[in-house]
Amino acid sequence: MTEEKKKKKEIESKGLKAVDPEIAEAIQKETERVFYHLEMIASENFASEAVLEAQGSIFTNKYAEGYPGKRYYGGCKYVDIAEDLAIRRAKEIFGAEHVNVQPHSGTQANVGVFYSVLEPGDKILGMQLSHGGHLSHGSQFNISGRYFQSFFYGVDRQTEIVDMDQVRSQAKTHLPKLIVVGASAYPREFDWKAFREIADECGAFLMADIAHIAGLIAAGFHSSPVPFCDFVTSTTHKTLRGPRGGIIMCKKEFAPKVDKAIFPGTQGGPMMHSIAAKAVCFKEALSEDFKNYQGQVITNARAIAEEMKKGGFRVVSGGTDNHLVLLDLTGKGITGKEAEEALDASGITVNKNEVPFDTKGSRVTSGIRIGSPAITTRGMKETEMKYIAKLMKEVLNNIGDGKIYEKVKSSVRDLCLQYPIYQSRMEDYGQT
Ligand code: DSN
Repeated sequence: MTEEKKKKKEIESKGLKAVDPEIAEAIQKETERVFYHLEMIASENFASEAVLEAQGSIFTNKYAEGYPGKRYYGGCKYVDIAEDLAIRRAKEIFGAEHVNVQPHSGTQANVGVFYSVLEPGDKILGMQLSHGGHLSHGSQFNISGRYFQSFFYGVDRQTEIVDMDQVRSQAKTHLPKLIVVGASAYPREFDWKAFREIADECGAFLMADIAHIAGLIAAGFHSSPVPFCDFVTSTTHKTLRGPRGGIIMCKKEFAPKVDKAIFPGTQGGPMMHSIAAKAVCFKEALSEDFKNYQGQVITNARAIAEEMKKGGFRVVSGGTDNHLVLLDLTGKGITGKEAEEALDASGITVNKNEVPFDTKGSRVTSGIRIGSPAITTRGMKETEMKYIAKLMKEVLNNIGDGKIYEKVKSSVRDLCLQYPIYQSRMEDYGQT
């Protein structure tokens, strides 16, 4: 090798630590944090090393505006392979007629659908944020509530299950052009068929946002909205366990509109590294292991719900059909904010969350949302769920007691060591 080539190689191979030690350190600390903590945010998961490798690949450099075979840039031969594979695999998993894998996020996917069939000022009907809905389903704080007239449905006060009579009456009163079904903090299954009937009664398009439950649907543990909806959107990083990003599925007749709405409508260059990582995630989702994993996600969430109930904690809707448990802490005299902070200090990461008919507002809240996807990825099962619930109860019954927090934190650390995650990265850091 010539001196010149050697120098060039040295410059090119300079790793992150050499180029930017501050960022390298932040990443190392985050790796350690997830290794030693119980990550129980319902919308989070741990992507595989294969997904991370694709996400960190040189595809990040490539501009590829347009779609496979119809790009506005040269040199797209290899990124086309990635996007074609992602589309083909997503279609196979969900049985969708058309898939767009370019949305940068779940909200971008939703905006793409809105832009494809709505005009500013049109009416949409979605699930109320405080009852478990999502910001991008019509909230006044989001473009969906600013550019469209939004109306809401919620859950029944007694059952805490979606009130289909209210959905119907809201739909018939306001005649929305689009009905959105989906949620961020709803532990039960949606009745897609009933939503379809209501949409047909009022002549609305129907869109399902399955961001939280996509993995459960992919594995067949949750009914699929694909046969009933005109549009189905999702993220790829929650139960689906892929890279951060979004997708849109739709009936064939809407394909040209949806594709145009994403590019050039609301996005520019697609993130080809993310699309490649989505393809990897979809390949993983077609495996038997993935199916077993998703079944365990639900079993684990149910085990947590039961244990919390035994300890006198109120579980919203009485249980769960999916990957999350919503606890109402009102009866315990603590707020969601206090609970989140206390658990955080004890090595358990959850988020404060409004419960239906909450009076405390989104910054304080009366509840917490607990998720099983990430701890299930670590290989934990029912026995560990019971133990984790016991630790959570210990903290929540002793708010403000720093000694308890320290004791629980040490138990969490021991448990995490038995179920390592990103072990080889930790070893590279000289840890464990
Ligand atoms: N913010 C996500 C969640 O935590 O549910 C949804 O986009």
